[in-house]
Amino acid sequence: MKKTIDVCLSPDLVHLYDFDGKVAVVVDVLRATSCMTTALAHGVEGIVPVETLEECEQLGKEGYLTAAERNGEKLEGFNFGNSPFSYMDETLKRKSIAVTTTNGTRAIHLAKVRADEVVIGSFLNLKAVSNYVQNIDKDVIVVCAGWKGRVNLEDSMFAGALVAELQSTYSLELDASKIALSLYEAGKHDKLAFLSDCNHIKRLQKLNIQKDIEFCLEENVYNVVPILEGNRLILG
Ligand code: 3SL
Repeated sequence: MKKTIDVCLSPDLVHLYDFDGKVAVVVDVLRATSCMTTALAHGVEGIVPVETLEECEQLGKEGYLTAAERNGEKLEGFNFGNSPFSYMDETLKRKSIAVTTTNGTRAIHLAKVRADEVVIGSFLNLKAVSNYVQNIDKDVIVVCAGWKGRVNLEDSMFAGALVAELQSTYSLELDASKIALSLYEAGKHDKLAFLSDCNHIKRLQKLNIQKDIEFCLEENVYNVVPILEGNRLILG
């Protein structure tokens, strides 16, 4: 029987999906899962995604480096915000980082308590994620982080990119997979232009981080797959 790929367009919809025995690919293109992929690709040993600032602070006291973002901005008192460029740093090799973000880390937690396995996806490691899931005998659900429960364009588009990769060998059960695929097909030749009007890009542009946006939309920069092992993301 063919494996299936489904898409959960918002974390607030996870209760509608049956994750039993499945692999969840969690995506927050701008920028949480792009940062996680970048950090691990550049030699960070492990990332502990946490939901609250308090948990992140506590891990900081226990010796972790810390990263905290809310509404796009780095918070005072933490080592990093949420820019992939902060993680392209030799001195972070073999370090562990506790991370909390507005939507991405929440989506990871919602997937973690439901799915058999959690994998981190982004455009930066699209092909690597596609190869990884094809090599395991599990159905796939892409969990889009969205924005505060709302559907967003960039994560839906990544879901479509993964559907495009897998569609010849997986069956697309639900309309959400087809919606995501149509979005990707419509915008894949110039993602930046296609997404130029989307809510989060406008939000981030106010913070002057155009280069983060452009980088996070690049495909297949890294051949790595972050996977969740216990509470830590490590390279799979
Ligand atoms: O919401 C999140 O998890 C973040 O990725 C948002 S931001 O890109 O850092 O603004």
